[in-house]
Amino acid sequence: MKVLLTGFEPFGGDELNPTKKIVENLEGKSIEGAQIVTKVLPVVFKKADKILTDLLKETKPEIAIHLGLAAGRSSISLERVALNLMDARIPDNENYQPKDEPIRRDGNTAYFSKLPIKEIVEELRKSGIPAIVSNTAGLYVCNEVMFLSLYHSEKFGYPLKTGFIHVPYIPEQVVDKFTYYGQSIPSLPLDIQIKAVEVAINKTIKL
Ligand code: PCA
Repeated sequence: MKVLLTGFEPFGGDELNPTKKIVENLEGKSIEGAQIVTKVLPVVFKKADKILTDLLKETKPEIAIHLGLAAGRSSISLERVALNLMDARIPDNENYQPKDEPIRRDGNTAYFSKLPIKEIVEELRKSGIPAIVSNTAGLYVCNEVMFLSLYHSEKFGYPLKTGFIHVPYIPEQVVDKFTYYGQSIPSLPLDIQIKAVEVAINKTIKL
């Protein structure tokens, strides 16, 4: 069985993206006998679309789990839904800033995650890792990637199971970041984030 795991390049002025480190760490590993193949995607709407679509056709993974950074969130977030819409608050890494544009004109308005999100949240909590189901993946490149993977799944039958997980910053990214009121920004250590992704893959394979 093949599991495609994607992360992203840094964006929005940050120097690193924890999801890039997570996928680099898990590249080539095997979990429950499944082979992990990874890709770091650019935070560029058009390029991420092309690279992901080609990759899904090439690798035909049974499972695809896509990761992204959700700056400011404090838990591992299992995304419930992807919307057929791009409405960027900030330009992407090639300065494109879509406003109210659909991702696929022949796609559904929205797709629900095909990962066992509640079971994964429960398993993460049992492992001592803070996790939630999130009801919005935003309207930026992460939502686009989640939408495209689910669109592909609906249209071509694979990936059989796919969905998106947002992760917090890692601590080294927030030491000099503060809210307006001088509070620290939430973060979660990288080793815990890696463990969380392993738990999610494991649970998805087993269910
Ligand atoms: N997070 C962004 C895009 C890349 C990433 O890691 C998002 O939430 O859309």
